[in-house]
Order: sequence, then structure tokens, then C-alpha cells
Amino acid sequence: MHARITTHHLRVLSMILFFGFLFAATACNGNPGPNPDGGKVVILPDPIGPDEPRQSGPYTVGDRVIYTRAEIEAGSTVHITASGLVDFGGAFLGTGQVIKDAEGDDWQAPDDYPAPDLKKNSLICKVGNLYYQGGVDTYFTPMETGELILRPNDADLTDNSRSWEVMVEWTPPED
Ligand SMILES: [Ca+2]
Repeated sequence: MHARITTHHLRVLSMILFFGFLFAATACNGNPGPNPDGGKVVILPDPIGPDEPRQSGPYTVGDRVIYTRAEIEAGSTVHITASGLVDFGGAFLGTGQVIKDAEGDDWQAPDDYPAPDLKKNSLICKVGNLYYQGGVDTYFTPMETGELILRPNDADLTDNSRSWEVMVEWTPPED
């Protein structure tokens, strides 16, 4: 029996040849072919996965409460880094000047301070209803979800000058 060669057969044959040629060209040449549009090949970064670290900042913390707008999930690992110095005011005729980095003092704050159980004149970080100790290079894990709020552990912010520059990085908890 003699098979008739139809237009359909020719189309299929030409497609096989075309893709065969493409395959051979790709296989022989290890490099990817040039972009037919002549443009650059742009490799897009991977989107941030659910467990990748997030970053926010820098925030200038000194004479006011800073609402970071960073919503942090309970159980996240939060990494705080801070540079710079805050002058806590209250100096009189050049004496009694208190200038501290974000570590603050080595002792607890008085009872009328925002976080009496954390270090006096240090960076403190609030998430939900609780304060956590910040510092030059510190970590904490919030027990509640909420916006991160930064401030110095100081009863009177209005007489402060200078500032800490604070960066925040956090990793959400693994599900
Ligand atoms: Ca002060």
C-alpha cells in the first residue's frame, strides 16, 4: 500500500525537523542562545518565602516614641542593631550629663519608667502589650503579635537630644 503524503504529513515532518534542529543547536552549544529580542536576560530575585528574614529601618530613636509600622508575628526571632548615642538631658551647668548607646545603664530603671524591669536609659522594644530589651546587638522573641514600637527607657523624652539609628530584622516562626 502506498501511503499518500498529505499537507498534514508535511506539516508534521517540518515541525519534527524544526524542533530537532532546535534541540541539536541547544545540545551542541552549552551556552544559552541569545535573547531573540536582543534584550538582556534579567534574572529576577526569588520572592521572599514565608520563613525568610524581613528587614525594616533605619529608625531614628531619641526624643520620641517610634511606631515602626512593622507588624511582627508572635514567636518571631527579632534582631535589633543600633548605633549612635542619646543624650538623656537633665544636665545642669555641664554636670550630670548622661549620654548612652542603646545598651543604656547596667541596672534596672526606676518604677516610674516605661519598662521598670528593663535597663535604664536603654533601647526598649514593644510588641503587643509587652516591652523587650533592645541594645546595640540584641535578640528577642515577642509573645504577642503586633506593631513594633521603639523608644528609650526614659521617663521624660522631651529633654533628650542626639539619637540611636536602629535597624530591625526578624524571621517569622516556622509553622
Ligand atoms: Ca530624658
